[in-house]
Amino acid sequence: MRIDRVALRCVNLPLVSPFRTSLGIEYAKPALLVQVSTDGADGWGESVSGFDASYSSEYIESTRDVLVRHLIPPLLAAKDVTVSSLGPLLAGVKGHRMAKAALEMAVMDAELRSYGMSFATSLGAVTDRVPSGVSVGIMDSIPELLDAVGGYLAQGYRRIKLKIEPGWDLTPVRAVRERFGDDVLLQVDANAAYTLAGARHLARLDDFGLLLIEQPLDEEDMRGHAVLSRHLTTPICLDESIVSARSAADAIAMGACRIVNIKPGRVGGLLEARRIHDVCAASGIPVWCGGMLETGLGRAANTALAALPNFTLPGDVSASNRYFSTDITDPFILEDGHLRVPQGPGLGVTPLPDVLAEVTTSVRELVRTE
Ligand code: SMG
Ligand code: MG
Repeated sequence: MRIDRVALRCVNLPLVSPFRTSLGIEYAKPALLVQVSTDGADGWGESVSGFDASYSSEYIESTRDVLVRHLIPPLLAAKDVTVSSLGPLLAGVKGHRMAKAALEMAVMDAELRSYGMSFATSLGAVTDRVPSGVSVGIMDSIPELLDAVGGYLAQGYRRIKLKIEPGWDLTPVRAVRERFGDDVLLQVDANAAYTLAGARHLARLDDFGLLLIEQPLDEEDMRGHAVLSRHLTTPICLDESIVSARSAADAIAMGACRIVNIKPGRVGGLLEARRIHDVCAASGIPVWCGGMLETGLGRAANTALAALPNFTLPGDVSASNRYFSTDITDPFILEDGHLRVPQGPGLGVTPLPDVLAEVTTSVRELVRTE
């Protein structure tokens, strides 16, 4: 494929309700979209970098900057670009995985559309629908939390994840168990809010039959997670710490986790996400697909990934209306607690021009010169 033009589009979507985690509160979802125009089909990508650098060191402006200065120019200069050639082409740029993932997604969409193949088929999906979990933010009160969880269960969500932080952990988990019973698949996510000093406190979560505790400690504290896991019966799942297949292999070898959350954006793209899936499968480690409040574009890619065989736990692949009253694509809808995996060429979804125009805050275009 020859890439003739890349458009970087910032969008901002209002959230149906504020989303609070141990990292802060979000009222809206900003996203950087990448549109590549080629001599064949066009393709769309979405970066999961946020407004600030609280979840990872990357943020929207850093993503846009590295794309403009370092990642897009080699693509516009290359005679022929395929999704498989991106790794070597971009290997000279360290890190910036969210930026690389967005570009890979757009190139992959263009390439797959040109031969009429879906992301699901290309990645190796084994199912056409995936069970849907939902991530529930930190609330101002327990009654508010129980209302929210009750609403999601009534809609059919297959698994509940509670965001926790020091001061909001045992009490909300106990309240949800008491109200909704032991059969609800329940897990918690700390976004690195604890230290090893909290090990004894976190061990009290063992009483509640949780599926897992996600990223309790700092992203770089692999050893700490290995130590903590010896104090808990609840399995530790890593999110922020796993940035590549190599870090997944290391974490597993050290005993730092028994489950892995895979987000394509965090690990540099869908191809690396699949390598992590494979490493985990070979080690008997179940995986599930994380979420970054993606628009319908990123959600389509996540849903395809979540259809791979070792994604044995419900992911944070919720319906579009969990976050947005209007998505930029046709919305993903909860059907019997599942989302349908798109089967059309490429992502199988495209932005709706009217909605896209309404939520766009800026567009920057880079074009091929020769
Ligand atoms: O897309 O449903 C979603 C969000 C799920 O909780 C979610 N994501 O750490 O797993 C996580 C968080 C990160 C988003 S807050 C910055
Ligand atoms: Mg997480």
